[in-house]
Amino acid sequence: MTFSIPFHPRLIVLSLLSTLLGCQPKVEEVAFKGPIVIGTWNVPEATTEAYKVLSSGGTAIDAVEAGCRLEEANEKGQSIGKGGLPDRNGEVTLDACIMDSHGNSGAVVYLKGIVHAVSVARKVMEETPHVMLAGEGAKRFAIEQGFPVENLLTEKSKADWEKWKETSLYKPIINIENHDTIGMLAMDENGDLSGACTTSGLAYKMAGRIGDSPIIGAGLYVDNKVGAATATGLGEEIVKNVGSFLIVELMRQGKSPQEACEIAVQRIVDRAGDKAKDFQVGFIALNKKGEYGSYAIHKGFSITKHDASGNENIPSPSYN
Ligand code: SD4
Repeated sequence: MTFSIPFHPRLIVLSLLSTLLGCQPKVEEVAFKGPIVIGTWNVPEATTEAYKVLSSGGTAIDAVEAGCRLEEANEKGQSIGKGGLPDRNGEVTLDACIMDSHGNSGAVVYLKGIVHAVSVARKVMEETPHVMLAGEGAKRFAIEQGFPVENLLTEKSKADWEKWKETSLYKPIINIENHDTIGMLAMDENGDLSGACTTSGLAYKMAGRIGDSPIIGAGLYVDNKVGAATATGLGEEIVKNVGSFLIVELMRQGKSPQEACEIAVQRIVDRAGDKAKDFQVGFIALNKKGEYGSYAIHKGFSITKHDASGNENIPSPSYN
């Protein structure tokens, strides 16, 4: 980036004076490295899909929606959308939210029978005066908007649920088998940021339970002046900490995405104490310079990044 300074004798005097006094103003140059998308866990197809949008000049909001949609439609992934693991009554219920570079947001909670929760969340943001729709109302709105109704419980997820019912043991599992969420953050060609987060929630949760993923500030937060963050893991702990908002605020105060994620995890560990042994939380963050970071309580978390250098799954550093 070049700065053209008008030639003016007074400026030269000022510049000489400030140099002599050792207070030369620093101009921080933000070298734009090009579009980038990051996602929670190992999601190469979803991030590649999002990057396709970015590399063809599309917006960050279109990119994160496209990436999340791909994963929602993937029946084999038992994490989100179709094929997601159900609650303890055998019902698949979806939570999602989305946030654009203007600070707008939309969310759906406890949505049944609609695969693309992230797109319904976007419709809430763009087509209603509200931020969040729940349950029956969310479903009715989705149908009005033309979304098809489908059975989200696949044979495989049904069989797994039936097996789970034999013991009905409910305990949050710390490793990656229990990851039920995709959080995605993108920066487009204009340097604008957006994010989305979509999930079928914790497997075998109580009916009606909502986690962090559709809660703006907890599961996702975007401030186009500063950066963006999203979360995965035990939503109850992320909500109590307003994790994603905290990370963006820490970046606003000058922390790097990596430092901010580490502080947010530390906050959770400090409060939970010994209990943190038994649950996982992971954060990812992206700032305005295109720098990113991630941190989790336990090993096993990873971040997928796609930028001009390609797609890469990077194991996340962790507290334990
Ligand atoms: C939730 N945070 O509903 C989600 C679950 C999750 O990996 O991220 N699992 O609490």
